[in-house]
Amino acid sequence: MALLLHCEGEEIGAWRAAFAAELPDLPFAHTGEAYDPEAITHAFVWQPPTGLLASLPNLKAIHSFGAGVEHLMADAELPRDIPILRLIDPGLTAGMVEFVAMETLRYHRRMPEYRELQASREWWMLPQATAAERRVGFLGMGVLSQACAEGLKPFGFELLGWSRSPKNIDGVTCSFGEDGLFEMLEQADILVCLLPLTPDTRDIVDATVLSALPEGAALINVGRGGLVVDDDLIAALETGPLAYATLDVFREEPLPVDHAYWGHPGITVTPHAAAWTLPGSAAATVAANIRRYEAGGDMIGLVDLDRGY
Ligand code: NDP
Ligand code: OXD
Repeated sequence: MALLLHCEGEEIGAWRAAFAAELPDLPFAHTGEAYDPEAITHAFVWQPPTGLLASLPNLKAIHSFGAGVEHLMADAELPRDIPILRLIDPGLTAGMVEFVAMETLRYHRRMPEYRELQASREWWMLPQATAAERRVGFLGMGVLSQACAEGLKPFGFELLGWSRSPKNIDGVTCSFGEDGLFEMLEQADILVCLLPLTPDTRDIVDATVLSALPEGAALINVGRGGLVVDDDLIAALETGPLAYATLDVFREEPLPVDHAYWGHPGITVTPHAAAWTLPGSAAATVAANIRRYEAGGDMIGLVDLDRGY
């Protein structure tokens, strides 16, 4: 039995130490060193190369290094007969709540406009809506959106959420399906996109969706770049109704240096940095799932391969 980590750019020492503390009896390996494929029973991976997972004959479970799993679905040789777990982790969730709260408050308190006034040395107090007058809508109402909504509640925002299946969440007006989508969009002064990237959601944020938003709306896309049609987003910023967008995720990452997003005055770009998978938190989360598996229990975050998330 052994755990294999694959995630380029990660500091392996921190992960080795974190897993050693959690699972001292489970040997740890990573793809940058020699390992015995037959010994690997659990893989903890981000963007594994095609065929890596299929090359592990005794694999019992695939643990995604992130909440999103489209990086696994992209593997044409993905073993489909063993459980795949997406990451549901307090550290990752806390990071997302901070980021979404920060950007929501920044738009709510009109900080981009104050920056513009500062640039031209103008002293103007802009009319300020109360949080109760500001409607924050979530595309996707899963683990991360629910945590973000909870984090925004104390400010008093009106909260709206849209998902695939119907939901009943205290303090959030929930909708689902196509009619529900437009009902929600029409009210979302700030739209937070936290959908997974699947065949059903790719390109979902297009001209039709953007044009349904109220005039002056802001978009925060922390889901995936492939959810948004780039040209439609830029058009909606140029001609309305969109005023601002915070984009953390992109079709191509790193975002190419000549991409129009970089220099657009209405766009804030962050480098897929909204929420981090941290050794101190995520190793415990993955270890808990491995223990559940070994005890014959149900693991948390099981991916439905047909739905793609
Ligand atoms: P969940 O699986 O918990 O939630 C996904 C939500 O999207 C659910 O509410 C689901 O509906 C909804 N959904 C999925 N497909 C559709 C559809 N076709 N129509 C309507 N709603 C749909 O995921 P998480 O909240 O944990 O994560 C969401 C995404 O956030 C990840 O997949 C990842 O892409 C992104 N992410 C980005 C990070 C970053 O740093 N930028 C960090 C972490 C995650 P239902 O509830 O009915 O199933
Ligand atoms: C994730 C991410 O999916 O970091 O967790 O994007």
